[in-house]
Amino acid sequence: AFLVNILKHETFLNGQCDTNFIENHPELFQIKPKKDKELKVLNFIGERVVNETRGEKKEFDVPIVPKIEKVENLRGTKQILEEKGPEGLIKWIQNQNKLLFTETTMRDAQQSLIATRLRTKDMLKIAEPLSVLAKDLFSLEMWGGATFDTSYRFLRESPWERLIELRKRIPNILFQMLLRGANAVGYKNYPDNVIRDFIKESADSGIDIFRIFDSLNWLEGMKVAIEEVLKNNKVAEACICYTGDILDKNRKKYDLEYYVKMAKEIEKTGAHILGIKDMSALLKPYAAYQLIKALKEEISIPIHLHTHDTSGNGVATIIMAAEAGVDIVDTAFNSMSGLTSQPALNSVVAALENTHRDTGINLQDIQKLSDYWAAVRPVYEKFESGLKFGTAEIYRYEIPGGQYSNLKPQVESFGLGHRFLEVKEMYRKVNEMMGDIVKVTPSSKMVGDLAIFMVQNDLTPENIYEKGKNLTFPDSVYDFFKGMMGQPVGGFNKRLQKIVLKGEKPIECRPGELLPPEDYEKIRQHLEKEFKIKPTKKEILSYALYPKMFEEYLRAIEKEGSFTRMGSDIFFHGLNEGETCEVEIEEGKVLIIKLVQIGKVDGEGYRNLIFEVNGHQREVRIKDKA
Ligand code: 3PY
Ligand code: ZN
Repeated sequence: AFLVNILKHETFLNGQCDTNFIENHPELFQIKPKKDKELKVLNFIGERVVNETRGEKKEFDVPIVPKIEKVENLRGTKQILEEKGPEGLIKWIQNQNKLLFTETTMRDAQQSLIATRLRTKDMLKIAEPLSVLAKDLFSLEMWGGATFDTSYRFLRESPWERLIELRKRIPNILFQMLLRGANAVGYKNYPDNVIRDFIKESADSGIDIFRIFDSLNWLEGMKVAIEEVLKNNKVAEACICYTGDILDKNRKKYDLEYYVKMAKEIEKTGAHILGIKDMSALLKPYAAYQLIKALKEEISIPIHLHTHDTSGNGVATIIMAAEAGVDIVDTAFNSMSGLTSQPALNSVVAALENTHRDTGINLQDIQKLSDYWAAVRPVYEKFESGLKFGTAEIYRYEIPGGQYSNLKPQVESFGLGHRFLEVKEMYRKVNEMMGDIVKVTPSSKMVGDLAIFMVQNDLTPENIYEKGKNLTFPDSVYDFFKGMMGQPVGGFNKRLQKIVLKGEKPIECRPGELLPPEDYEKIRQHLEKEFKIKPTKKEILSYALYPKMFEEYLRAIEKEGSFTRMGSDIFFHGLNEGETCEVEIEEGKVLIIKLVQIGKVDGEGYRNLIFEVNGHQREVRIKDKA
């Protein structure tokens, strides 16, 4: 390649090269990066072929991106926020009779249905049509929750880039994210400066509405985040997380009065919208009616309902909430709805046509979007939970949507697949031991961790009290009892707390008050030294949230490459023998890659794969892990 570079060089061709020619033209040596990238692509595809699909890739339909006419001055809720500010937007919401919708495909729906693996490329392809065909949506929930770390971890893509690129293509619909209060987009409390800067940076990159919750319904845990969102002139939606069953008069801890009281406290913080976060799909249809009716009488800020369809009652819950006057609801395009995801948007829109809550959304238009996701979804089939029907057992176990679909594989990974029912029963018992707590990330993870730990070690709740002082509990359980997740409703189970903390004193204040501010300068120096990068504020924050994971991401993209422009069918399934694909390796640079032959396993357990890249033959050697 070096010789080719010389032979093609202008100076050489003109016959003007002297003895200093090579020295004066360092670009002659620039053969590595491109070839290197090419090799990385082949290794990546080879790995998929040898160790995942094993040469038997399925055929996938190419998702149809609906054709749209360019619309000048596309307007939507985003323009209302920009022109009138959060207060103006709230007034606008209050003046609507129609039911307003948030669509969740890019965040909660994919988190709940396909283990948060949806790639940015598939989002960007539909973004512009979405901005036109779904222009009457209130908002898109497209960021936050588990999408932040999984994007780095499993997809090797920057969540920040996703946000920025989507924003460029969708200028008219409000963007909404899920923020776990003092846990941001992580599983533990972070110092206040991280929470504040993360919000600032997200707001600057395109987030308009911050849905903020605390995993124990502890208002203190949300206050810093609410304050920072208000400071940034964005929309603060603060949540009550719904648990229990207000219709069951025997369950007194989380009754109607409890929720009304919390809603009033939230309103006093200055939050613009009240979110009802029904993460485990426990809000039954008649309970939704009662709850919304009561809240509408007691508070004046708009109410936004988030629920899941795990039981199959989701649409009924939405309709009853609509009847009681809820302002905004979360749903997902039909092809990404149902089960542990949100109830079906297209169906609810149809159900409300010609009623007093008629949505004004064009069904034909959103059908095209649903069709697009229907064709995308099979590529992600291996991440589906396998859940085939709605289940009423969710009312018994109270497990959040994402956790419910993830629990089985998680339990299987501990070799406890055959004891799944026991784990679910234990989840329920652990909740009782804790004194019936709100269970949502990260408190739900803690309950799951302890349930699995107890089943694994054949422990019963009684055993825990007897043998507990000799047990090493999962970290999350220690953190919870230490007060590092905040304070649960009604306080801790003191007896259990003593056992877990083994004499240590728990904290009662906000963990953020005790955590020293994150030292960004130190992180910057570390990343510069270790990875030879000049980190942006966003990268520094990513490191502050997930240091180990972010380092692994940087290492992986350096060593193996990042393939954000590669089609998802290739990214997840590689190629079949004889199949050709196009892979864009950088803006405008496309490789035409054909997999010519998959070799037999050699004596060392490797296979030789022969490719043709832009007509040239290349080979890679991949370890067969089977
Ligand atoms: C999250 O925190 O990611 C959730 O979806 C909780 O429901
Ligand atoms: Zn949810």
